[in-house]
Amino acid sequence: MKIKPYIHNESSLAYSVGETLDRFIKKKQDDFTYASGELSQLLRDIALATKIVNRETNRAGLANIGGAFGQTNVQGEEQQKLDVIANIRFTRALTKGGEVCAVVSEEDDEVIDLQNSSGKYVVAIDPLDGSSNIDVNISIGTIFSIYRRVTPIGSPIQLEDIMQPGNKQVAAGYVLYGSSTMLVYTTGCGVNGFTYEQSLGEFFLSHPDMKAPNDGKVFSINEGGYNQFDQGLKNYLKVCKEREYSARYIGSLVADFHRNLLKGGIYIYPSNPKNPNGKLRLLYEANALAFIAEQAGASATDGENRILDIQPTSLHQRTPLFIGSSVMVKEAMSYLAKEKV
Ligand code: AHM
Ligand code: MG
Repeated sequence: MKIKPYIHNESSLAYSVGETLDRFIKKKQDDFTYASGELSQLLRDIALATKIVNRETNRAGLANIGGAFGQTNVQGEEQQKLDVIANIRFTRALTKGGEVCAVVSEEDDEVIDLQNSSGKYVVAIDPLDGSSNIDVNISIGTIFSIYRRVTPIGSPIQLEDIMQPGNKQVAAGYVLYGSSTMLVYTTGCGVNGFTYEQSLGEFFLSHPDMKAPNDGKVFSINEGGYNQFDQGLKNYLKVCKEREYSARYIGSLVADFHRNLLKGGIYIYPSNPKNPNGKLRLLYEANALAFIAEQAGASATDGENRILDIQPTSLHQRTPLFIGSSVMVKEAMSYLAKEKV
C-alpha cells in the first residue's frame, strides 16, 4: 500500500470557502487550556438562532410577519411581530443549549429563569434592535452580552447574577441583518466578523481581528432632538459641521455602530430633559457594543464615564451613549465637560 501526505491545493477550480464560524469558535477554544467548551456551545446556539431570525427577516414581507404585534413591551414601545419571533427564537435556542441559566431581554419585563440552575452563564439580549425599520426594509440587528453567573452553579439564580457591570462580560456580539448578514463577536481577545453565506447556511470569517480607526469624519445622531441637547453637545456638533464631517444616521444602532467601527465615526444618543438617561438600554444594548468597541480600539462612554464601569441598578436601565473612534469620543466629552463647570 502506498500512502502519501495530503498537500493542500489552493486550486482556482475549487477555491477555499474560508473558515466557518464553528471551526473558528472551536479553534479559539483550543487556544485556552482552561476553556471548557460551554461558552463555545453557547455561541453556537446564538449563531443557530441568528440563522433562523435571518430567514424570518428575509421573508417578513411575504409571510405576514411584518408589522405590529399589537402589544407594547415593558418600555411602552410597540412590539413588532418580528421582535416577538426573534425573542422566542433566541430564548428557545438558549434554553435547549443548556449552558444558560437566565436571560434578560428587551422584550420581557422580568428576568427569564430558564429553569436550568446548572447553566454557568447569563445572557442579556436585544433580540431585534431597530425594529421600527423592519417594515421599510432597512438594516436591523441583534445585540447580546454573556456573563458568567456569580452565585454557585446549581443554586437558584439571583439578581447579582444579572446586575453585573459590562466589564464582567465574558463575550458579546451583534448581528447585522443588512445587505449581507454579519455576526461580529468578542470573547475579550479582539473582535472578529463573520458573513453569512446563504446557500451554504454558514457564517464565514470575513473580517478577522477588526480594528476601528482611531479618528473619523462621521457623526451619527438623531438631530431631531437638537433643541433639547446640552450646550456642550450643540458646540461639538457645530465643530463637526465646521469641519464638514458627514452626518450618517439610519436609526438602527447596530448598523450605525458597525459602519462607524469599520470606517471611523461617532454614534451619539444623548440624554435630554425628558429622558435624562437617553433611550438606549445599558444591559442589552450599550454594554455589548462598548465591549466590542474597546476590543477594536474604540471607546464608549455615557458622556462622562466608561460604559463598561457603570454598575447597573435596574434591568431595563437606560444610558446616554457616546461610542466610536476614540479621538472623537474624547473630543465630544471635552465639549460636554466645558459646559458643566
Ligand atoms: P429599539 O430597541 O426599540 O429598536 O430602539 C433602539 C433604537 C436604536 O437601534 C436606534 O439607534 C435608536 O433606537 C433610534 O432612536 P430614534 O428614533 O429616537 O433616533
Ligand atoms: Mg433595542
